[in-house]
Amino acid sequence: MKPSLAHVIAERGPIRKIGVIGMGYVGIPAAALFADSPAFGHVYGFQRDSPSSGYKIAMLNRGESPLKGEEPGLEDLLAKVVTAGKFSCTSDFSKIGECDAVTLAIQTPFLDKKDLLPDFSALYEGVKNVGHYLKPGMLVVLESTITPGTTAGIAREILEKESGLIAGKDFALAHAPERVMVGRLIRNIREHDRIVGGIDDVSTKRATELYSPILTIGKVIPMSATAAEVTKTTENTFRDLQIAAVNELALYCEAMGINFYDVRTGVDSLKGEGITRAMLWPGAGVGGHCLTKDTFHLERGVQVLGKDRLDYPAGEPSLYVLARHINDFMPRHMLTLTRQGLERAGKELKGSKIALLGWAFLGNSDDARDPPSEMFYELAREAGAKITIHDPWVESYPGITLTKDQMGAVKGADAVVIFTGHNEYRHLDPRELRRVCCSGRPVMVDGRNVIDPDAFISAGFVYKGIGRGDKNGHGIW
Ligand code: SAJ
Repeated sequence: MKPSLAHVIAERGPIRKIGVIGMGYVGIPAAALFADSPAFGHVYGFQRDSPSSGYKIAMLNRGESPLKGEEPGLEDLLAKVVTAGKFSCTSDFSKIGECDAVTLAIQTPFLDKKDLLPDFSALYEGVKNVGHYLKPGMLVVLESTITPGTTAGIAREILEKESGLIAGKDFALAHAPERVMVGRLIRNIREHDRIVGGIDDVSTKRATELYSPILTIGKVIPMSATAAEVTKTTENTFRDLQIAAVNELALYCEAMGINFYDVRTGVDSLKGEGITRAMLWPGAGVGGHCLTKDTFHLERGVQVLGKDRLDYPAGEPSLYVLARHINDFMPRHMLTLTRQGLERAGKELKGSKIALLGWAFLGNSDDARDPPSEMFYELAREAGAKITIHDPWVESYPGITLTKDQMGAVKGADAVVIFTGHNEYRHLDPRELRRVCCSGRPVMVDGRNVIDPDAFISAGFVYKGIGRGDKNGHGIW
């Protein structure tokens, strides 16, 4: 009689050696935290030695973080675990065979969002690599955000085909989605509850053994692998929906000539038993690797897993996809505000010099994945404007030139357009900017509500702001 998975795992004993595949915003802090835990012996960070990211291997083995933005605690932790010899980064994937548990934190973008076609090529390559070195009693955990049904479906098939072993019999398999945000990676992993979804209870139990030691405030929330996949895609879809709701309201407030922030304060004041008000913040758009795609993972999941059972109003679009469209519209709206501002200054987009402040999708970070500023940049260029891009954190980005010289960027600008909520834009001095901008009447378009409209209007700017219907038609003297 073949021993049960629980027996095989008991034979193997407690998790001592861990492998983390994917040295990025998710994998690096997770590997450092596993390595820092006395519960575990050694952690391998697996990174392909590719031209674009092979440099990370040497940096990490020196105890340095390749992530540039502010990441409190990460540098010190990395230095500590490397010095202690508990963490090493390698491109030698054969070392997977030495591990008791392997996690995969690999990007899962979409090839075609309209047809709901994800690009799982990098993930499948990673899973295949694990399958190739898989041994009985090992635990495999997918941390990437994936289409519901992936763990118990294709991931399982690839692992079984590559290894000749059976999931749930010879090895454990689970989904434990990451819930990190740049700028607070270490804290999020330690303090957020961890959704842990095994393909069976033994897998859930083994994965709980992996994550419990690195949680401080957070606790493990066990469920099935598919429920865990739906939980993760849902939490980002709902956040995107909440943002779309305030973006739509902001557009309404502009049209009605009122201040969105007065309305928000008012609505937010209704407190009390059972009353929740999660009004988020409108802005120049939604970027990043998560909210821009996880809705489509959820949509694909219900298509694949629930195709014949879904009861939904005929002909009606998905509320979640509509929300995506509203949020993707905001960079286009920023262009409209810029055009309207220039017209008030007696100019047009064609031939105008625009200083675009902020390329990162999130304030005070270097993360420029799917930045909303990119759509604005393309549209403004098509309209014949000349754009200079400033960002204090983002080093480089394919196809564009970035500058860290803020005053150089706004020099002679006809319009200054704020796309990211970096702290330094909160301290822009309207008089100093007025001095270096164009000779005529410059335009200020605030896409993140970081500047004081009155200060810029009295300094002689034409002001436009998301949700500021009360100011967007201000007097010009
Ligand atoms: N944004 C707004 N208004 C808001 C909040 C955000 O316009 O009120 C914009 C931001 O400017 C940014 C985008 O949305 O362009 C995404 O911002 P975010 O704060 O959601 O940052 P992410 O995408 O890095 O983090 C999200 C988080 N998900 C949830 O809070 C449900 C994080 O917890 C996840 O770990 C992360 O996605 C992920 O990796 O999935």
